[in-house]
This record gives sequence, C-alpha cells and structure tokens, in this order.
Amino acid sequence: MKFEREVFLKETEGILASEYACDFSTAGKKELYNAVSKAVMRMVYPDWKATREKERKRCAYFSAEFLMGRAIFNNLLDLGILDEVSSALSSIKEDIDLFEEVEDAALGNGGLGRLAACYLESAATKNLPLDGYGIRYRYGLFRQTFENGYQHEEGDDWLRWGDPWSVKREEDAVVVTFADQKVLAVPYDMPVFGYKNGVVNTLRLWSSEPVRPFDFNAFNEMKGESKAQDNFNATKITDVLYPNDNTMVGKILRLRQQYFLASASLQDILKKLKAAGKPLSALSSFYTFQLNDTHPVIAIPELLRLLEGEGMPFEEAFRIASQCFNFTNHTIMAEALEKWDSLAIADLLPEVYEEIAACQRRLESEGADPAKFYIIRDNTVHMANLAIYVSAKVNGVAEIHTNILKRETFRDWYERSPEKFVNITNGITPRRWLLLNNPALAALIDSKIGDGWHTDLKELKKLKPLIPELLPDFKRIKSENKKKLSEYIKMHDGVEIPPEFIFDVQVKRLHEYKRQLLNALSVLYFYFGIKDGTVKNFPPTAFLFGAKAAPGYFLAKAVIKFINEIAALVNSDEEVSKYMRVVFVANYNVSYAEKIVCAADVSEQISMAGMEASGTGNMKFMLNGTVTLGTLDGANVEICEEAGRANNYIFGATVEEVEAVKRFYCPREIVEQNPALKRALGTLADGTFEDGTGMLSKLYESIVGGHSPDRYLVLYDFADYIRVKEGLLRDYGSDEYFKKCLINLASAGKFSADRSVSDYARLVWKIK
Ligand code: 26W
Repeated sequence: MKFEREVFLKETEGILASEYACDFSTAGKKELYNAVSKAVMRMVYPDWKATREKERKRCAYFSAEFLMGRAIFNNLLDLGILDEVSSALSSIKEDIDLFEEVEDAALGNGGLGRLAACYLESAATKNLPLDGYGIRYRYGLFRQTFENGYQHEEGDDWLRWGDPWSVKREEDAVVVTFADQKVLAVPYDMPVFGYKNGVVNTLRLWSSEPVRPFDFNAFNEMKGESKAQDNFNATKITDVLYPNDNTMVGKILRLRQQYFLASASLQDILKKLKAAGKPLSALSSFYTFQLNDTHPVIAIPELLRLLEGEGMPFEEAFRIASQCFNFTNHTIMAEALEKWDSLAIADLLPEVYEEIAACQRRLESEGADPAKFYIIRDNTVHMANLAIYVSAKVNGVAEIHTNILKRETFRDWYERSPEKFVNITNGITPRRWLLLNNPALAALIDSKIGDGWHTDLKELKKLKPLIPELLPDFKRIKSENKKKLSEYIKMHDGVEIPPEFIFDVQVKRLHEYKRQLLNALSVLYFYFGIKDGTVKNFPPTAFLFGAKAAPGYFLAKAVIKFINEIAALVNSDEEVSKYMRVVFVANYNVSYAEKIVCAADVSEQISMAGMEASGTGNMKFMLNGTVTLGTLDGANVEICEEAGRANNYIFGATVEEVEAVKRFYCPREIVEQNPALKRALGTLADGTFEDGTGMLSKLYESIVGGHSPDRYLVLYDFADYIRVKEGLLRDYGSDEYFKKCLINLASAGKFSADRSVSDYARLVWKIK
C-alpha cells in the first residue's frame, strides 16, 4: 500500500475535526488513536472490498474466542506502514508509543483464543479465504490485580477508547431464536490484514441486541417472558467472556452464547449463498467450517435444522454437514470436554435438540456398539462425540497430542474411522511474535539473511552457519530487551529486577497440570539452599511468573498467593535478594507477553507429560532465541526434534512413565526421602506465610493429603527438575549457551502459523 504522509495527516486531522471537534494541538490520546485508526481504515477499504468480492471456496473458522490483543501496532506492521505512521506522528510532535495505553481485545482465555488470532493473520498472509466468526464480548477476560497476594478480578472494559477497527454492519443482522426469547445478532467486522500483500480478510464478531421495532413480526410472535424482560436479557448474551479455561461449567448463559454464535454465523453464510444464487445443496463446494474445540459444535445440529427448514430431507442435510464440518480438539482433560444436560438443550432449543437426537438415532441405526459410540447417554449430550461423528476431519494440535487422541481419548472413534484423524501442529505468526515484539532482533536477522523469513520462516535455518558471528549482537539485543522489561516491571508491578540477572520465565494460564507449583517449589529450594549454604555460587536469577487463574479455581488461586508470598520473602531478604528475585506480574495478557517473550533467557514449559496439548508460548520463546526448560509434552517434543534435545533442557517423566508411575505413586514417600523438598513444601502448612483463608494449607493437602494426592506428579518430577534447572543456570552466560539459543531460533521454521494454516488448507479445508 502506498503511504503519503501529507494525505494521511490531512485525513487524520479531518476526522479529528468532524468526529471530535478538535485538532492536533487539542486532541487527547483517545481522539488521536481513533482518528489515526480511522484514517487507516479509509485507506484499506478498497483492498477489503476487493478481497471480499473474490469468488472461491471459503473456510469459516467458528470460535468462541479470538484473543486478538491490541490491534493498532499489529495492523500497521502488516500493512507495512508502522514506521511511516510513527514518523508522521513525530512530525506533529506526537509519539506512537502513546498507543501503548490502548486496551487489548482480550476476547479469549489463552492458547485456544490466541491460536485463532494467529491463524487469521497467517491465512490473510497466505491469501487463504478464511473468515473468523466469533462473539463480540462487551467485557473480555477479567483484569487481574493482587491484594495482599490474592488475585482479584475486575471487569475488562476493552471498549473504553472506542473500537475504530470494527465496522458495525446493521444490514447483516439476523434474528436468533431461543424457546424463551428472540434476539438480534448484529455483526461487527474487523479487518484482518495479510502481511504487505493487500489481502484483507474479515473477523465477524456478533453482538446481541434486543429485536428492533423494524423486526416487528419477530417481536410480536414472542411468547413467554414479558417483552421488557426480554429486551433486558437480549444484550446480556454477549456481555462477558466465560473466564474458565479447561473446565466445563454447565451454565445456560454459556449455552445461549454458543448457540447465538452458531446460529447467527450459519444464517449469515446461508444468506450469502442464496444471494449469490447458489443452491444450498452445493454448500460444501463453497464453504468448509472449522470448529475450534467443542464450544461451537452446536452449529452442527443448527445447520441440519436450517437446511431442513428449507425443505431438505434429513439424510441430505446430514450428508452436507458431514462434508462441511471439521473439528479441532485442544485438550484431553476430561473436565474440559463439554457435555450438556439433554433437558437443558431441549428446553432452550427444542428443534436443535431434535436434530441431535436424530444424529443419535442415525448412529444407532448403523449398528455401532452403543457402549462405545453415543452422542446422547444418560440424559447428557456429548459434544465431542457429536463433532467427531459428523465431521469430515478431526485434528489434534501436536504429534504427541494427536497420538493420545487416537490411542486413548477417542480410541473407539479412531478405530471406527481412522481416515478422519489428522495432526496439525500449532503455530504462531512470526509477524507478531518476532517482527513486532522484537524489532532489533528482526533487523539483525534481516541484515544477515534478508527478509524472506518474514513469510517463509524455514529460511531462518540460513542463520545456522552464521551463529558465531551473530553472538555479540544477539547478546546485546537480549540485554537491551531485558533492560526495557525490567523498567516496565518496575513501573507496572513495583518490583526491582536487575537486568543483568538471568530471566527465568513461566507465563501461561494458571492450571495444576501446568505446574507453576513445581517452579515455585524450586524457587524456595534455591532460597533455603542459598541461606543455609547448601546451594553455592548461585547465578543471579529472576523468576518471572505471569498467569490468570479462573475466578472459581481455588487451587490455582492458592498457587498465585503462594508465589506472591515467596516473592515478598525473597525480595525483602537482604542477603538472598543479591542472587534471586521473584515477581508475579499482574494482568498477564498479549501485550505483556510481547514485552516478556523478547527478554526471556529461560522458557519454562513444565507441564506433566501428556497434559499440554501443544502449547504455543513455547514456540514464541523459541522464535525469540530462548532455550526451553521443559518436559517431553505437547510441542516441546517437536521443538526438540527441530532444534536438538541437547540444545534444550529436558527433564521429568515421559508420557509412558507417567502411566506407569501413577499406578503405584506415593508422594508422601518422596517427601520423606528429600529433606530439602520437605522444607520447601512445608512452607504451605507451617505458618511461614500468611494464610488467612486457608488456601495454602488446602494446596498442601492436594499434594500430600487425601486419596489422590499430587495428581500431576509435582513431587515425582521435582528432583530431576532441580538437577536440570541447576545445570541450565550454571551453563548460562557461556558462548555455548547463547549458541543453543540461536540454534533454537534458527530451527523455529516449523512453528510458523503460515505452515499450520497451509496444512489445514491442504489436508482439511481443501481450499486454495
Ligand atoms: C469448557 C471450558 C473450556 C475452556 C477452554 C475448555 C477448554 C478450553 C480450551 C480448549 C483450553 C485451551 O486453550 N487449550 C489450549 O489450546 C492451545 C491451542 O491449541 C494449546 O496450545 C494448549 O496446549 C491447550 O491447553
């Protein structure tokens, strides 16, 4: 796109005048942000229109979450005008960094939502016709604060400064019908820019509104609750994102959200097809649908319902659905596989429930063993089974994860239809996770191998022979990034982290299986070891944590409290704080991740083997030249395949060992045999830390008390973790160590989301 500074500034000033009655000298940050964004939106409109009007088979990516983060810098980068806009702003004495105050669009919880965001960007970059369909939550994932070490949650008013990157399309509104209410689904379209290629795809987010007077008939047909009540409820559907990650909660409002997304999106798609004069029977020639986990799976019976509503017989509708839908699983945790009470669905969505029941009968009629194959059982609808039964393709998100799906989680289904199952290892967009978050390192790479890697990440391997000459600049850039992060943490979290310390980082959602507790115990182990002299010459290290806990997840919140207590103990210890610092940064989100990922020395990926489907944070650190301290879990396995196990720090039980160990596991014995571990763990229960709510002692109980203590083998892996972690910290600083970092960087090509979406396009979507 060609960018002319004068034209751009004039546009911007025009918008300031017409929409905010101000000019460059009087505009506030918010006004400037909106005017700049809207000026860019004007420039991109022709490309957006052109991309939309191209006729070809498309994929609709249905997802309850899109964790987009802050749009402005990313969009300017993809459009190739980040530097131009920055210098245009300088020319009027404004600093582009002021947009750092713009809120993140945190319309997702964690990995699954961020993956969807990366895939949209990569698809646009690869010129693949991928449309995102999601929900425009009024409040995104809660904002996290700490009070006395405890997590507190506040509403996330992400629209505070407005939403200049969305266009509301009233003309595309559709009515979504529940048994007790009709609501209007109004789409807001966000442009998704390909990297410097003129492609502009669309993320369509639905917002619920009361049906309007112009929908007079819908309004009049309404039964049940009073109309006033109904209008009040309508907006509530898309009010908030459910903040639970990995646990199913059977809340009717969540079911409403899921159906709202599914029905609105499918109505929209069928309407477009009809408007283009195509027969619905040809749907699969024009569309393919990706179901991002089970959350949008109710789209399957909804499509059947809509097609039958057009007079199509069930069998034909079923055939079409089975050509259109594909399903991605993102977790093997039983508590996350969605199941809905049959009555709840039947009450809220009677026609949809009928379609689900028809699928169940169809499955039965095929003579499948009902003990193994069912969609409805014991008055419960199993959404994953419905998805697998109907979908053309089912995929896991890393090799090891897909193998577990085939061998365990969905074994019977796999044996019945092995051809359905494929692996597509996750990826991340290198534009956001290297070019944008680490411009100095990106420029260094450009200067050595050119910029082909921006869109072909495998080219990074050209760096391999250049590693020795890269070392000095790489070290300098890392240390500058650390300095910046240290300043930011000081400002944001009030903790002093000396930039020359090793930055050992664990950032991700808080979950027992991810084992932040294991990391915390190692920190205490080092702390006591330094104090009593058993740990000598400890290399100065800062342990950084960032994580949100689901508000109702008690043990996860206990881990946060524990780590905050450890931080207070360590950082205030005059002697030990020369060697160690601990910080739990508040409100970890995409924007914080961008600052952390480029500054980390160690990437902690320490889930119990078999539990982390893939992980994508691991890939972000790798791409920024960070070694992984991790288990053989998720994509860590493939990181080792690509970069060499010897260039990472691997410890702990493998999936096979986990299976075996669990049969005779006795955590109390391990504690008794390891006095240092006993001491660290003991702080949860011996009064070392303030525990007014008793959550620390509950956490202690979860590890050594009750009947299934230490479900995630924290204690089992502890000794090996310490051994490998100590080794890593001692290796740090040598040229050998930094070479490992760079080998990881140079081997990260596989983990480009460009590769992932190309795999989907070829193996699943069959689009070009
Ligand atoms: C029903 C509640 C619920 C909410 C969120 C269930 C499940 C989820 C997600 C599936 C959790 C999630 O984000 N999974 C993560 O997906 C990433 C992208 O594939 C993977 O990299 C992570 O390993 C996986 O935990």
